[in-house]
Amino acid sequence: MRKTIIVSNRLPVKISESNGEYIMQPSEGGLATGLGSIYREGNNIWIGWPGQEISAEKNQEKITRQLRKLNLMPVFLTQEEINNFYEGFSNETLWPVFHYMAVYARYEQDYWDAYYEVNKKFRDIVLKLAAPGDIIWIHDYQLLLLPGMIRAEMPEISIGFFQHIPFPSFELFRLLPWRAEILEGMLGADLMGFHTFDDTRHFLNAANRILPVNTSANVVSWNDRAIVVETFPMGIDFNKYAALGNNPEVRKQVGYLKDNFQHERMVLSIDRLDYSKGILQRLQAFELLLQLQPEYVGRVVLYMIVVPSRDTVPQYKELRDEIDKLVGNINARFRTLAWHPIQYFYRSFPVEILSALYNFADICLVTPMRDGMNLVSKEYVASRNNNDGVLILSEMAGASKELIDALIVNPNNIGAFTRAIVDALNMPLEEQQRRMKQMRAIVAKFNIHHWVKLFMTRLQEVNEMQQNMLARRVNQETAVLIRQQYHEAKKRIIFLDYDGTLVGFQPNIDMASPDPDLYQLLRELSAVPGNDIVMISGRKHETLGDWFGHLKLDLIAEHGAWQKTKEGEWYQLPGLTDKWKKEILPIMELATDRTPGSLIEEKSYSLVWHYRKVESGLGELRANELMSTLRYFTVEKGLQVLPGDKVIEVKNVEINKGKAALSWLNHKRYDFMMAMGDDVTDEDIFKALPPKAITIKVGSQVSAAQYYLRSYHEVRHLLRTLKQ
Ligand code: GDG
Repeated sequence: MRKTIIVSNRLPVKISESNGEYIMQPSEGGLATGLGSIYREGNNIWIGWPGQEISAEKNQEKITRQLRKLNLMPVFLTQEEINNFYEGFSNETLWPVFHYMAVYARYEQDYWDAYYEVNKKFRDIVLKLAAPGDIIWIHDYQLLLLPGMIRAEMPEISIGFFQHIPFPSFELFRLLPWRAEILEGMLGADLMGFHTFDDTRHFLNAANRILPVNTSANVVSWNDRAIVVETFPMGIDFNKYAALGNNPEVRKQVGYLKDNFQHERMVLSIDRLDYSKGILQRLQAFELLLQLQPEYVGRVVLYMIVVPSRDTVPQYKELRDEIDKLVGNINARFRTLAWHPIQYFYRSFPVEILSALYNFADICLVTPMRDGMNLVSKEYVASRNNNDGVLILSEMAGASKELIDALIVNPNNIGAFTRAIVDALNMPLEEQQRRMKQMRAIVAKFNIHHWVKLFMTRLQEVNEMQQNMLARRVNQETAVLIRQQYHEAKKRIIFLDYDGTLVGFQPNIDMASPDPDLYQLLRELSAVPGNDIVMISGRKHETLGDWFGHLKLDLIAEHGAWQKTKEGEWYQLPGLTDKWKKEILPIMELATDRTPGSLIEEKSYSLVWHYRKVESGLGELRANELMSTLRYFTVEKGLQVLPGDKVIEVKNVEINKGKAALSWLNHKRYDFMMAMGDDVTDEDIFKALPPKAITIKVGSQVSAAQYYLRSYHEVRHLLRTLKQ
């Protein structure tokens, strides 16, 4: 039976030891809850590190047996792997770069090697458990290479990947010495998810700039696979937090808080110790509030929980020391005999206490410098059953894209941040409720179960799309059928586009001249009795003549403006005019003057603007501008503006590869017809040919062709094997 395999760095369980026995405690995290409905079912399984070093083999076996009963499968890591893969590459290289703190990043070869090896370790365990047809869902930045590693061994398996932390802008991501390997690893997935549209956009941009991929909207074509990249903002278990408010233990804790803070308003802050969380800036804003508005002295308390984390790493230790210092300083400066401005805890608490704090606090301050999503903000909202309370939220947290009714602040703007606290303290109840209601509706709807369902449904849709594509690919079976038709036929015609179909793209248009292997292939094909081979290209007729005039090929140049049979001379399509060029050329020249690397190619009846060598991004921007200007100037002039592969071509509408191909079919009756091409202009041929013709697109984009091949290499291979 088809099963689902979840893979994440950590298993959703805490293991503790007591008298030589291991005790497994399920973790309460949101992800564990959301995925609980999946991994606990049937044969499904969750693979991950149990969270501590367990070296003795017999203990590993014991733990494995116990975990298997819970549908969990451990990946054991050695202390060195924990140091280099987890603390090292994951937390000292990827974490700072992905959180825009590149100055903290360490680029150590040993870290990378360990990261690679541990990803392989995860892969081996996945491969032992995975069967064809299974679904694999991989989580987060510790396992960026895993999708690619699994894909290499199981090309057909369905893989989803979700990244919980931000994906940085290209300028940051490019700093990583292993950036290409990382992207290649991630692109092993079929569906890739991020919390925000910005992360998605940054990923697509990085992939485009670093790898030779094709991207259209949110679909990346890489190694003949279409990978869908989408935004799935993660939610929380809304009902759990809403219901916790009525839990007796929580009520009791709220009671204590009420007694202790009878005269003060509470501002709550909960984070893991991390430089990305903006804890120091939060303290500064609170300090400024007490300094500028002394009326709040004695009336407001900052209740700050910092959960211990990574504090053996020097930067974290330093941060902790700085927090200690600043808290001590503020408390010493502003405290009164009866009042402490900051209640600071460096520890974690049971969820009932968190819930009590969420219920009691007037304001929740969530002001990270960067955060993938931030679940604390959503937990606060879900806990406010009375719809009161104010959330102050950093615009750098993914959650700010959904919780737009929070008071949104830039955590670097300490002044504005302080004003937000004052606004929150003075916000009328009605406004609090209006804002909170809107946010609660969002957190309730886009909860963790909704998130899991959306991701899984989309993964299935992506797989169906890929299956359809696969069915169109010329595989061994279709190749045999094509060969059979070819051999049974007496009169055959084969239309071949040139650039991108028979040769690869080159940075210079003149560099893509035919090679000896291609000449040999064309010579052999055209020598077969009954074969008419037609080269049908957008190239200039002079070029096609120079390159292929000496072969027994029919030539159609400039999309059909010039034509030549193998025995005949070049002739032009009658009735064409090139007077329009006078008007269009200056528009293209203007674009060329403004865009370094671009150039204009002039053909008899068309003008082409090339931007293959223009800086990535700028080329596309100018091409879009030029397209809209050209569309305006070409209406009612009988001209067509065609976007191609890094080109824009303007030509007479009458010139059309489809029409040209049809005129060839008028001369003779063929019992085998085939056309191959990669470009938009080739679509006209695919559409014009009768249904029994075999049409093959080079590249996997949407096309009117029946089949597709991946590259010009595969085109040559198919042509070469036709005679077999
Ligand atoms: C990654 C991304 C993204 C906190 N203190 C205690 C405690 N917590 C719980 C909170 C909340 C969670 O920890 C922290 O939420 P984050 O959103 O920071 O989640 P992480 O998993 O650390 O971070 C983040 C998230 O993944 C999900 O994709 O939002 O941006 O960095 O649930 O309640 N829980 C208990 N005691 C505490 O003292 N029991």
